[in-house]
Amino acid sequence: IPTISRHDYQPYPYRLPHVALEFDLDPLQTRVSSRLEFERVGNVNEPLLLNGQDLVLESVMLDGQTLAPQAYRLQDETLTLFPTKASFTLQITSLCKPADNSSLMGLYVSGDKLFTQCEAEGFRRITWFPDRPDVMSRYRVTLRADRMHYPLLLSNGNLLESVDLPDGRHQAVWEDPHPKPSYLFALVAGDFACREQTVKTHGKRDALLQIYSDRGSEPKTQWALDCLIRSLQWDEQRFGLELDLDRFMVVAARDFNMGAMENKGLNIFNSAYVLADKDSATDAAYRAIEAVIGHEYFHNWTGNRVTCRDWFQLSLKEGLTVFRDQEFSADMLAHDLSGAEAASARAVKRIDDVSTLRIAQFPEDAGPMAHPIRPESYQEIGNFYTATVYEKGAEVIRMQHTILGETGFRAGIDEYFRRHDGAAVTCDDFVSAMESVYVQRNPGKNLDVFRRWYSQAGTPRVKVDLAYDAEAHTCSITLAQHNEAVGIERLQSPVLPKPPLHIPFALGLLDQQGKPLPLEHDGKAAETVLLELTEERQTWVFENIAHKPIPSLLRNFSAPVIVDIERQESELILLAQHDTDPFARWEAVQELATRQLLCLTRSISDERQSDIASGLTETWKRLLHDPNLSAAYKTRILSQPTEKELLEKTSPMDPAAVVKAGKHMREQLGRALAPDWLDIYRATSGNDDAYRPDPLSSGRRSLHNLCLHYLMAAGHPDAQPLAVAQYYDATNMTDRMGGLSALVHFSDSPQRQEALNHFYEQWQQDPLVIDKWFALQASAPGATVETIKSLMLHPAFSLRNPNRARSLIFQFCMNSLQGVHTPEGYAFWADQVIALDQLNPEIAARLARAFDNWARYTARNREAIRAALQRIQQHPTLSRNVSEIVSKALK
Ligand code: B3K
Ligand code: ZN
Repeated sequence: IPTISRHDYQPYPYRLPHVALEFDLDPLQTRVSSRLEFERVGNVNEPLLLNGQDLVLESVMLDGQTLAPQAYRLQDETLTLFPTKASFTLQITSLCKPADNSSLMGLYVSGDKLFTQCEAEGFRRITWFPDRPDVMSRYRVTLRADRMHYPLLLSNGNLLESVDLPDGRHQAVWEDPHPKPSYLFALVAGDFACREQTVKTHGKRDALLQIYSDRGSEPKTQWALDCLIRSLQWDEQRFGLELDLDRFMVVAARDFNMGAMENKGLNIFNSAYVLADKDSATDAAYRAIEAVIGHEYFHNWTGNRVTCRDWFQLSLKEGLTVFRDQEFSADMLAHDLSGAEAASARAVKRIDDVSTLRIAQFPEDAGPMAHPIRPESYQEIGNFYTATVYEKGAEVIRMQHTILGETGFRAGIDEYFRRHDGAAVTCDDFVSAMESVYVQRNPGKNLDVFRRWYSQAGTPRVKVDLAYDAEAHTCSITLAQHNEAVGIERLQSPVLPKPPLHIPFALGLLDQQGKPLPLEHDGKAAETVLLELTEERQTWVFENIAHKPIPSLLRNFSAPVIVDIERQESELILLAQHDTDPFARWEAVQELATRQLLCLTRSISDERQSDIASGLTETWKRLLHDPNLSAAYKTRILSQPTEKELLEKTSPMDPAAVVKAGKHMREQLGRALAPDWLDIYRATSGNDDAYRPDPLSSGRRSLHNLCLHYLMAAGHPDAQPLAVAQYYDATNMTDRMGGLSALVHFSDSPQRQEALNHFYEQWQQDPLVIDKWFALQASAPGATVETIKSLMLHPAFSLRNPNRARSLIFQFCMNSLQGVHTPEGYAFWADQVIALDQLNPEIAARLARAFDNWARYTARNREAIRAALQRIQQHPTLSRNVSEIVSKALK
């Protein structure tokens, strides 16, 4: 399998301004005829290379003349021609088989409909084409299909014509006025319900917004449409970016590999990110829909108008667009609020995003797949839609926002579009646009050191030292960064030292009573200062500090780093009560809990008894009753660090001990604060007849459910009856799921199975709800391989549907630490990777990454995982996707 390197990029030697495609759609065999108008830009006699995969080539015509097979070179996945003229037209006809396409890349069948997915390299499964993002063309697309089975025929852009044909077929012609790369092409055919609304854009143009879904599900698309409208408004207000289309369509698909896809004017979505009503979707699902609708819509500018020159630049569009969707969600949470309340509402989103980063990206950055946000090489680009490219990529954009400030960042974005609108560019082009603003405001400085974030993998560690001079009343803060070799860097000898990064480090100081101290920095006085660490070690001195202060570090998580500092528990307790930065305050509580959990983990490994410290319980109790904290924020601050975060901090990693420690702490906190949980549980039970997924009431529901979980964990006598009542009496899915998950996670009484059976009976017609039913059972603490195997025999289970596979197999393999970290668990995992790989390599490769960090586990786990990995590797028909993952893991 060849490795593609970033440095080998060569521009395509031809331009392709116009593309015309004709589709004779049929699930068994679809004929695609293309007409491609090429213009040479490279040297005379440069061969013309086209990509194709799983296609049957019928004919090739050059300027109207059919070519004999000896006039071109047809290989497995390439078609090479040898044109002699400076401009010419190629017409190619080929066949593909949508119904046989279980990879869900290219043109495929889902239920009774046809969909496409082209990013990154799926277009080559549709027709022979220069399938690379730097070739941008205007598309005219003719779709023909059986009228009864496929009454609706959609593609990008504007509908030019729709006519009936003989033999019960019909035809639609679409034209997209915007040049685009092939990965943004889409078509959809089938019978759909549609919800639509026309809105006025900022520039007073009418835009038709449409949400298409399965017939019968139209009552569930109002929220998605509302989110889309809010996305349009937000992008106009915050970034000055207006929709450039007359028509913007979102189509829901049951079978979809990821969340959604930003095809120009025709977004295709996993139905999980479109459909919601109060009876079937949780508050979390509503928020996720908002984020994904926003994300794909924002791609229309950051991704589509300005796209990537090559796939190494993926973070150019993904990091930036994730940053934009995070800000959109935060602004929606803080809507109508101001001051400290707005800050705390935004912090809830920040906490959730940082947790995701720590659970998914930090481990990736420390394992065999570690890569910079702009990777240097890949075997299969489908494997690089990673937490690093997306989530760390967003952090790298956020740091530029932090360094430049909101107005500076906005000026940088404006400059980026001024320079590159309509082009396929690089990450470096983005930083250069930002830098043009930075140098104006910071004469003599530049972003050279900052650029290293794009080429350096690994999570930096920043060590903080505080020295107080009681006589001079000064406090010096020293920051020292350490960038360790990760992934393949470790295998190089000698291991090269890595240069320092440009790290914006937000800091505050509190006095011994917890009051914020005003700090002088860069000629300004503020409660929070931004220290820009650009060298290995730097010291800053703050004056007029009367007593030794307590530092509040990395406020709002100003950089994706790990902070090392030695400090007393009493300092953390003070921060937990007083820090005015809501993120750092949450962090202090997490740190308290983490210390406790690690201590429990060690005592469990040594088979000792251990109790949790009273300082922690007291802190939690005070937070639980703090009238100034929102319910949503309380839910975050009173949630234990996840098993996965904790696992990363044990060495060697010991999943069994981590699970026991978490359980022990939950029980103890549940018991110690039982009357408090019960009080708050009662106080947070609202009348949800008038359900709305707004931040306030969903915050209340999340705290309500958290209380129930602690009561269940404590085995409180009232807990189970409350859970049962909450489950059966619920008037929305959030409360119902809260009740059911309390039973499924903490009970083995007959009521548990009764509720599960009742749930299935009630919801069996709704696939998204049944996904939740599988997921809940797969992630329950007692789930074993036997549980999962018997659920796989359930008539509702299918490995072919990615949502279903994720809800059962992935949930178990990735989130049921107790069940999967056993010899049978690992064997089951390997079997499923192999089985999935025969159907859908992209999905299989994700599952294959479940134990990336196997080498850091305790010896027993380590050897069993290695054996399972080797068994996968020896399978005779592995995809490029899985093969790349497994071979890197075993290096
Ligand atoms: N751009 C798509 C990702 C598709 C990749 C699949 N191999 C989704 C998104 O980030 O918006
Ligand atoms: Zn994206």
